[in-house]
Amino acid sequence: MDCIFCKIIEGSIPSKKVFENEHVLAFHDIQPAAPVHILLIPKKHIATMNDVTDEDDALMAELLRAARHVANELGVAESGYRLVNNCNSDGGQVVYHLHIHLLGGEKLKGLG
Ligand code: IU
Repeated sequence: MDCIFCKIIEGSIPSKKVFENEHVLAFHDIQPAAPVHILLIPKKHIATMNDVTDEDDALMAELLRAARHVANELGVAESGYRLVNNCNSDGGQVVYHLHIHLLGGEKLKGLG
């Protein structure tokens, strides 16, 4: 599987992990766009948000649970943070393994 995030999951490419369980991994983005920039990924290879199925409902809930946990652990829960998924080309997706960005640690610019 020629997927960089699958290689991070299997450990052949190192990452700065902040959370891991059976189904989810969270690690620091190598090019942080904010003081706190974490990527949350399912261990199952899912290319994009479009490829999530009803069978992945529990997995998606786990991803969001992990996001809440990581936000607490990194001390940004109270000040606030943003969760982002970039889907496909217009969404700015570069790595085709589903991931949620958790951004925080500063006042983030508005989306509009
Ligand atoms: P995107 O949503 O697909 O555009 O985001 C991909 C992110 O993955 C981006 O913020 C990269 O900096 C990050 N990243 C990484 O953390 N480690 C890597 O080895 C690679 C990309 I390639």
